[in-house]
Amino acid sequence: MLSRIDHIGIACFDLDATVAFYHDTYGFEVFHSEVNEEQGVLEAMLRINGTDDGGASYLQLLQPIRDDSPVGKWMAKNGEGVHHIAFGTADVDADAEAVRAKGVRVLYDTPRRGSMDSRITFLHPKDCHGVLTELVTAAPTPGGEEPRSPESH
Ligand code: CMX
Ligand code: CO
Repeated sequence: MLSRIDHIGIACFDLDATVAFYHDTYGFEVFHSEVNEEQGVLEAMLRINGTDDGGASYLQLLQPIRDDSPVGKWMAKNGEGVHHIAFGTADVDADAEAVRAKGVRVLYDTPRRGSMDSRITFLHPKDCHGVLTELVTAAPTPGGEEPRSPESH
């Protein structure tokens, strides 16, 4: 079941400057940052709030590390801005299959590694009224449901 907004993915030219904007304007802090080579991004997760199911909601700030990456290609056309939305679920495999069965193109046969060792897949924006949509299951933590901890990295 898709039970929450996990994150909004925001493409930016300069991660440090964008992190500074979100900090100085709203007070948001970086919860986690990493390079995801496979996805071609340098990213920072800003934790906005916890949710009832033990998960959390983030802004995912994304700076492309390659022009031919999904974010790099998108920015060449659109500049900075909202790139995708991500719904959180306890079972990304089951939810991706359920969506696929409804005729929506799921981009990966098997979910791949996302931020903080989450498991992610994407739905084609052309099948989702123009919105690139990600499904994500957070990495399990010992003794807990979904919450992720920056200490694990
Ligand atoms: N939102 C809405 N529409 C988008 C889009 C986006 N983010 N990205 C591409 N599109 C649209 C394009 O505008 C284009 O539409 P038109 O044909 O009308 O011009 C169409 O989709 C095809 O786009 P493209 O530029 O030719 O790009 P590709 O088909 O090569 O790739 C996609 C599109 C969705 C398959 C690719 O971006 C992808 O695989 N995305 C998933 C991975 C990803 O985005 N990773 C970065 C985030 C990582 C993370 O969240 O952790
Ligand atoms: Co994302």
